[in-house]
Amino acid sequence: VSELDEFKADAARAALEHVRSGTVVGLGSGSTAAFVITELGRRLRDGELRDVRGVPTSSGTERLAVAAGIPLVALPADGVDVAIDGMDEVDGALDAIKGLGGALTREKIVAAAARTFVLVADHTKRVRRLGERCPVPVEVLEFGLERTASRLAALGCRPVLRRRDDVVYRTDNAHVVLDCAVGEDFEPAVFAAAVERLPGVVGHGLFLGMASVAYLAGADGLSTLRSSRAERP
Ligand code: A5P
Repeated sequence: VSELDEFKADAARAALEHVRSGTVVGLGSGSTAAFVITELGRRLRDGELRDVRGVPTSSGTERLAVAAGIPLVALPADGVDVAIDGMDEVDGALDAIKGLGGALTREKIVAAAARTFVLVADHTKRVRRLGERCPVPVEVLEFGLERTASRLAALGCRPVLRRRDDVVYRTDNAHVVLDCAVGEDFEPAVFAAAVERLPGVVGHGLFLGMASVAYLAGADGLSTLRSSRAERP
């Protein structure tokens, strides 16, 4: 087990304190969310929690949750009590970039449906400025791809079609992803609003004003970042 894995597990345990028996939980995607799923499965098996149902945000998470023995449900109309997910970058205001794992659109649907959205990560994900290290992933329809990429580039980013092992990457929704590298003058809210107006865009990885709390674990222990925003009723 690497040191980073221990940090991820620490953050996962802290986040699970938000989960109560009898609730519906959004299950995020990625290697940190995997620790949440494994530990939630253990708590259910050991009787520390009862009657918790999960809403998976990707096919990978669905497989892990089934293996961990977590009962799954479709996203209920009235949302979920809490969603727990990893991120690729988070700033001091709890704004985040997600989606290097490709699950951004389902993750955002579930996060937006959560009364409490909790972020978990090791300390390396903390940044001063969003876009510092990661591109902003944008899931788009393959139809009109070149046009959509050129409209994104006109917003001041450098879109690159995501490939894995030389093959064009496809999301669980069968769309493609443009990873948009941004510069120092990046303004997340302005960019997000402009991207949302582009036809052909399915979703983007900027999660602005969504998280209530973030647990970041490192060698010095766990740091908890809280947002001043109220939790959704
Ligand atoms: C998946 O689409 C992403 O949003 C993940 O939440 C993100 O990539 C974090 O993954 P790790 O926990 O593996 O770093």
